[in-house]
Amino acid sequence: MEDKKIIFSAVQPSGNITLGNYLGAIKNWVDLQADYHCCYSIVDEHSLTIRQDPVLLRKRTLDLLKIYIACGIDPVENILFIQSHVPAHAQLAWILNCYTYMGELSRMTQFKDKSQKHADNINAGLFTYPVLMAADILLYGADLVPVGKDQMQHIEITRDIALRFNSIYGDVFKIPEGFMPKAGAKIMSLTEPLKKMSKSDENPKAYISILDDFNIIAKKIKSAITDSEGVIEYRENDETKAGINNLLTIMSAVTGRRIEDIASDYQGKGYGDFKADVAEAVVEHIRPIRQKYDELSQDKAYLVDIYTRGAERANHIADKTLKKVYKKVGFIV
Ligand code: ATP
Ligand code: LTN
Repeated sequence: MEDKKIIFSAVQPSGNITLGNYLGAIKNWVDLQADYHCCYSIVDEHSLTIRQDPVLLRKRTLDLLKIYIACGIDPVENILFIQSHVPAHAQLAWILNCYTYMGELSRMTQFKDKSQKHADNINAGLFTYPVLMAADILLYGADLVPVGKDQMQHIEITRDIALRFNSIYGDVFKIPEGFMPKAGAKIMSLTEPLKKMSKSDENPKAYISILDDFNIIAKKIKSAITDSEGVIEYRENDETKAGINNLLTIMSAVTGRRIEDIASDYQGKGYGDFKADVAEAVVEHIRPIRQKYDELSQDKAYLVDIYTRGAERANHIADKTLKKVYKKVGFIV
């Protein structure tokens, strides 16, 4: 792993992957894989911070692996693995917990949002979630972490923890950078376009799942909340345009065209036409992914092989970093 730089990123198997997850993260991973050594994980340990049904968690973990591959991530060139198969993540997280302050964790907006949403289960894992994420990233010496906008605060705290550790023990961790896509870093909910699209939204109309039936995807887009002005124009800071801004962003991300060019095609046209075209563009973009996904669903042995090999390779790298950290802090190794 000397020549190319290293990427680490991950998604939680906590629900059906949304168009937001895909455009904000996974699509970018696909685009970056040629130029980097990439480690892409399915972070099942992170998803336990919210109560999960065990049967469903197992299913979603495999579904997510299929989605990674179906989206175009090469499972041979890159390391695809399941977080709980690599014990070093939890082991390093413990150590890093001792170098992270309660004050900085309590400023995390994801913690504040999730503890409001799940007021009956504000567990310690939810609070220290960013520390496990820091361990994920630092174990692999990642240079770059491609994520959606909502995760940038967690990349910042990862950098802070790594710098703090390095300032005590020398040059142990590489300091990673976050990386966001140009279009799609924050896809908004279809029903409340001032909120981000989230796979754990209790209203399924708010999000598009990559695994939704194509008719349902079209229906959801056609009934997306917009405004009554009837003008298809992107206005960044105009909250009343949040719905239209979002649909323009989605269209731009799936077609690769500039937002202004798309908007100018629709001058004088109505929202109905525009939404129908967005729906078609999204469905056409997802169609080959779904086809590949369905093929992969027929071959469980192949998936087991991929995650087994992924775990071997990930363990090899992660154990080396962990050993270095153990030595530095004074453990007998
Ligand atoms: P949950 O609802 O369970 O919190 P989530 O849908 O927010 O989940 P995560 O697993 O937390 O998804 O995120 C996976 C990746 O997708 C991260 O890189 C995150 O930044 C990105 N992402 C999540 N939601 C969006 C969104 N609406 N727009 C763009 N990127 C997103
Ligand atoms: N917290 C991330 C998932 C995640 C992650 C990571 C992303 C866990 N560990 C390491 C990038 C790098 C989220 O999407 N909610």
